[in-house]
Amino acid sequence: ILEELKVPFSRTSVGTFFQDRPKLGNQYLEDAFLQGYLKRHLPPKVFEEVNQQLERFGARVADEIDCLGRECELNPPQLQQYDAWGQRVDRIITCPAWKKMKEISVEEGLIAEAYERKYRNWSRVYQVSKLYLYTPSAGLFTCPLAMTDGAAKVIESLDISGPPAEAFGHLTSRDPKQFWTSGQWMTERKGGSDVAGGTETVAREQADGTYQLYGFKWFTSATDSDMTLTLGRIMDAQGNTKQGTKGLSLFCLKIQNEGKLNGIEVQKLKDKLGTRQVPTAELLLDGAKAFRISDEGRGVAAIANMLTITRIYNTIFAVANMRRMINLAREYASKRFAFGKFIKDHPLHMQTMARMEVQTRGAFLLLMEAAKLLGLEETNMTTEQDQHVLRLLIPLAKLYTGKQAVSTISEGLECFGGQGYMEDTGLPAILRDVQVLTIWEGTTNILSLDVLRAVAKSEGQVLVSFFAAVQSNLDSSVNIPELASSVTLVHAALNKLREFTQRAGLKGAGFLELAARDFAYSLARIYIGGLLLKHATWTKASPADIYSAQRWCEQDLCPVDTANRVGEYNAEAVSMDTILVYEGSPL
Ligand code: UCC
Ligand code: FAD
Repeated sequence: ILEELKVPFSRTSVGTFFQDRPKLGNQYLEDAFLQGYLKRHLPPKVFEEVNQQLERFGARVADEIDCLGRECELNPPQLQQYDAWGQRVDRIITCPAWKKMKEISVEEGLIAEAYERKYRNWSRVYQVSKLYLYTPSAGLFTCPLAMTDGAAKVIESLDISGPPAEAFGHLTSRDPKQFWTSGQWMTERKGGSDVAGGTETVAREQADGTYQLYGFKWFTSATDSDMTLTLGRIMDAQGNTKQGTKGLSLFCLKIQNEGKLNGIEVQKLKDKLGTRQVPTAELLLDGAKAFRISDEGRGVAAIANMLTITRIYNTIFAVANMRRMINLAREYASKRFAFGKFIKDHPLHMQTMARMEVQTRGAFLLLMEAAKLLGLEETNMTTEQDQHVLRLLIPLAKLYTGKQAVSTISEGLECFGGQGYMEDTGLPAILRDVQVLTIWEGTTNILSLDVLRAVAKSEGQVLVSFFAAVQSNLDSSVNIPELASSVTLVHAALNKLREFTQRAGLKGAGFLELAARDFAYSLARIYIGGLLLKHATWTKASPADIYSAQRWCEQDLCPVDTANRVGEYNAEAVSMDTILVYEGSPL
């Protein structure tokens, strides 16, 4: 009877309305900004090929890879410590989808592209574009890929021979049977930021010139990898080691030898907020056989090349997930109905999404600028200015986009209302995963201090290059009437920044250290402003390209000036900060 009366929610019916899920289309075809960037920069013949490849790959990501990524999330790795007979085996069990990701990475040449250099200086831009499409669907497999690429970069840069040099061929292989992934073990219990103060691992040289490593690595991601790079202190015959950064050397080791762990015990797998797809372990090194690949005491300087690459991958992950969240949210906004219209037709909702879009476009151009400069460097085509800017952009891109990703993706979840909070939509995992981006590969503060390191090491030349690079981006925008007031805003910020750096130079290291984070944010915002303006001058720029440049430039582009004027960097502020934070604490 109820059915006949069409009474909703009766026992025989669960209601008639079901919200359509947001659908994932070809993320290359849906990304006008990525296509525009490539068209603007790549030589036409290269663009033609790359365009076809990315269209094909975009379809593969949506049709095949995305559901594998979800499987990785739902089937996290497990550690089997003992076999049925009580033998210690320390086996890390990963799901079939994770293994399939490794195959796909090789088939697609996700690492190889960068080292074959088929498109010469544009090879990195192509590789990064591909990784950008892949990353949000890859179930975090870009984590081992980042370290693999980083290890290849380190080995390529060192003058070494023997097994570690041979590893390069495996890391960059297109043959699934030959391909290796690498880890990056730097963090120990005492510290991950202060690696020099925290590394207790010792290395004992053997008669054949190899070393045995003894130590405890506190975070080791993708521990199912084939090899790793790690740091340790060489112990002399009397058992002495040198402390500090000058005591650290870089080693390369295989994780297994003939099916058995190489003097390694897996203590446990970490229980993490996100990145649950990746096995991250605590490892005891108990005589692991290793090859020294840096000069003695040059470990940190040698692994810096790996940090450069992994920090770029961090940026890819940040920007790609911002893009993914917006693309899903805009899809949803055209299907979800509230207060008599689709939510995309509510101006306040569109304003919210437009703000996310501006952040994402800015972050994207910063990423691509780093990729472009890296490609130039790897083909010996950089000017001195390019080299300086690249050195500066690596920490800036990593620290700035990591923070943008957390806030943009958090806002993105809200765009789905309550569904954004539901685990089985897959959306919350994105927020959990991006939260790590501000922590691993150097926290925001540590990278802000790295910016100061880069400036100090170049005796300020890095900043001179920064100012010149921004200025040249502005020069091309100055004659376009719609952009004139935005150019003025960036100019004004640039002037404030210049004044700040001149005054800061007189005030000493303590002052600069306090200003480091705001300084880094100022550099990032101003540089992005210049990039967006330059992009908006392109003859094929769309109204959206112009509008996003204008919107970007309206924010506080030079927070270091604002905070300085408010007096946040003086000695009084330091003691007041402590009083404020510890009020009421027994400490
Ligand atoms: O967290 C990890 C995650 C693994 C997963 C990877 C995922 C990737 C993303 C994928 C997305 C899905 S692995 C652990 C990461 N750990 C860190 O990032 C460490 C953070 N701490 C720092 O960055 C510190 O600033 C340190 C450790 C670099 C500071 O070390 P020192 O020894 O105190 O630093 P010094 O003495 O200033 O520098 C020693 C040398 C110097 O060279 P020389 O002697 O020639 O002057 C520095 O210029 O190293 C050089 N150096 C650098 N060079 C230091 N940092 C850099 C740099 N960034 N670039 C170039
Ligand atoms: P700490 O160094 O103790 O920092 C604590 C806080 O103090 C931070 O906010 C930091 O910014 C601040 N701080 C420290 N020094 C300063 C300073 N001088 N000025 C201002 N602020 C400061 N490491 C690896 O080596 N390999 C891996 O594969 C790996 N995988 C990881 C996976 C995950 C999921 C996570 C979460 C971490 C992983 N790490 C890995 C470790 C990671 O690199 C470190 O956690 C990170 O570098 C921070 O080090 P820490 O944990 O010792 O924090």
